[in-house]
Amino acid sequence: MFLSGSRKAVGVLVCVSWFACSPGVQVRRRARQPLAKNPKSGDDPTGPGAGRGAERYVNAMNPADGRTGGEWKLSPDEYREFAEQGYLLRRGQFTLEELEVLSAAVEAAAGRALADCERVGHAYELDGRRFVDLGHVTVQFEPAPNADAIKVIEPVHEFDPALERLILDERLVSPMRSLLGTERIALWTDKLNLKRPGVGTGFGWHQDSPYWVHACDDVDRLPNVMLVLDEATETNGCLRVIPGSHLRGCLPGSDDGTQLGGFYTDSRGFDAEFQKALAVPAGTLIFFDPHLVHGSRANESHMPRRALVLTYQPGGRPTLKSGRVCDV
Ligand SMILES: O=C(O)CCC(=O)C(=O)O
Repeated sequence: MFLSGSRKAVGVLVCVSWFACSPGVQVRRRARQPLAKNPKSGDDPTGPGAGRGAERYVNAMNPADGRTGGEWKLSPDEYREFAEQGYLLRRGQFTLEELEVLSAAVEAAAGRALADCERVGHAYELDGRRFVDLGHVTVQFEPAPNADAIKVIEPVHEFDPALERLILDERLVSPMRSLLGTERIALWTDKLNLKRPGVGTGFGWHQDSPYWVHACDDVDRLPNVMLVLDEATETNGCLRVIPGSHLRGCLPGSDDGTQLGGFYTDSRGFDAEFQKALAVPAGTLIFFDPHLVHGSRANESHMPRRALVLTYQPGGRPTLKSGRVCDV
């Protein structure tokens, strides 16, 4: 999840700006795209995404076009696990060498984003946190006293070719084809979550769907995949999930009077006692449903906890922030 500054306003139009995808990523311009209003999740319990559960995956087991998801597609057991629990782990998907390349890429991306923030960024604050918009890219910083440390960049792939290539990686894309039930899929959004040692703050319990429900006609079909770049432990702030919480669709947001409060899931809507801390080695892929309640704690260790999160959708549809179609 991530909040764009533009999302503060209803009906703000996205200006399509610089965007470069690697060869193979098909990009088509969509001129103007109305952006989301603040969803205040759960405003409409009968709206898109409400109360739909595992059954929405059943049909996707037999893609209408009859093609398979390739070597990396989900097995029926994995598929069932995702449908029931709302998430799925695949360990050992990336080698140490690949992780080194990607780690260098995310550091380069963070350096470029930081330089751009100082040069051309549009800065604003929400609940005392600094955000900077760079065209359609939003950079979120840690709160004081670490306000010069980047927390999230969305989208991030435009800052480095290795991150652009990752969008096309079969280890991410084939399972997504299985989940979406079609060979033709597109990127919805992608972000870099940097949780610097001793500095990185956590993410409150939330679902991603309330962020997206007003920006997309089919919020049920926006599965995420997190690529864990550094070993994730309980002390450096691994991802935490509430298994099965996705089955209830969009849950009400909390109403604590803060600007961002409505984006966090009301604690009465799920039972935090059932949380699972996903302590996993670097190179693990975590697939998770857009309705899954998830979050994480601060990084209290001396080790980084960086992760890339990519979200896909059925093909031919525009990405969340640039409004361009990025078919893979
Ligand atoms: O990186 C994390 O710990 C949490 C990520 C998350 O909640 C998100 O990106 O929606």
